[in-house]
Amino acid sequence: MPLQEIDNFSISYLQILDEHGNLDDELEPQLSDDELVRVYRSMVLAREADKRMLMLQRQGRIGTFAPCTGQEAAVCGPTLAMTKKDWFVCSFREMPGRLMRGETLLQVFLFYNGYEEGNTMPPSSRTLPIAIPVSSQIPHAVGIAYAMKYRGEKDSAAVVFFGDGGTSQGDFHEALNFASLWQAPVVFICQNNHWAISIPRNKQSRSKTLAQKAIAYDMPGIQVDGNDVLAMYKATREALDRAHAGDGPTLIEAVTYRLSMHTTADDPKKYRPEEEVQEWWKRDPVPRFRLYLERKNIWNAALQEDMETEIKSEVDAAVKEFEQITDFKPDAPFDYIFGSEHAEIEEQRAEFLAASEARLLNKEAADA
Ligand SMILES: Cc1ncc(C[n+]2csc(CCOP(=O)(O)OP(=O)(O)O)c2C)c(N)n1
Ligand SMILES: [Mg+2]
Repeated sequence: MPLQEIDNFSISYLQILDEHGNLDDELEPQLSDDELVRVYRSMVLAREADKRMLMLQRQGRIGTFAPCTGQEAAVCGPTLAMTKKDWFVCSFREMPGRLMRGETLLQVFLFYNGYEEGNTMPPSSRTLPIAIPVSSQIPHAVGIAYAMKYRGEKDSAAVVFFGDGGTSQGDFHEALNFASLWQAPVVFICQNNHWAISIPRNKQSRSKTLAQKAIAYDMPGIQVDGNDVLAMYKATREALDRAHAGDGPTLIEAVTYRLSMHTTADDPKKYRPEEEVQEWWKRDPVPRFRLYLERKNIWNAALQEDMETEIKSEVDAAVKEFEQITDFKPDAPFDYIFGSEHAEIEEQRAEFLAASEARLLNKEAADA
């Protein structure tokens, strides 16, 4: 018997605005000037916040955090495409999107200083807390999406972010399998920033693209220029339209780059060639989008200057407010382990508070 072709597959790459500012007019999404400026401001704010947080961390004024510099478009484009009825499910490098969803800089600073107060969003915001265990958030998103479908909630989907390294976790594959099986309204966004701490993308998987992993689960998969905010918006918009219409999940691979370190506890110079980083600075998503706005005559140097001044004072004010707060609840994390009170947790809370008190007394005695 001759072999019969059962099916054939291909993966497309989407780019609308290239690194030189060239635009594909036919693919350009129809966004209002307000939306364009909003997304640009979010990218610039995140870049400035990252810069300031790095300085604060080096001065011992905040704890470890994972910078997002270079990846602003890969997060802000999708977030712009979402509505309040969609769920934002992220890992630890999506601060630009969290800010767009209504989180404040004060909360960001609190979170990265270890205060649980920075990890709370009103339930109505449909924004999940930051997930640190790699890929653990992906099954959560599928569960939420399936619940939305089960409840018959229309126009509601989950958008979940994870890294290239995250695709090596079992959670990723299990989540995609169930999302496909249940036709759950979920958009998987893999931020392929080329590194998982010190493991480069080519040591993570032999697959030519990460988008093609969608094929195994029979869902649309697309590779997108993750430094092109217009392309990221459009790909997510289309995936959300499918999800909202009951047509199931999509996998988007955002090809981007982590221009900074993995976290402030990491020194990438030890494992990453500087020339590679310099090549990617040429594809920086922020100036590329600014050029687009200028060519559309909705942006100029004066507006840029005003915005930069405004953002700097916004960041200054948040730092000031953060450093003035001293009244924290050290046992706050115990409040969130279960949805209701639990005897064992209460025992642990009491033990923790007693130990904290003893440490404080010892310190006071030593200082005296
Ligand atoms: C389950 C689990 N294993 C290991 C770690 C330690 N860890 C934190 S981030 C990371 C790499 C993640 O790489 P990637 O998914 O590409 O995301 P990126 O950091 O590049 O955004 C690892 C191994 C963890 N947080 N969780
Ligand atoms: Mg990565």
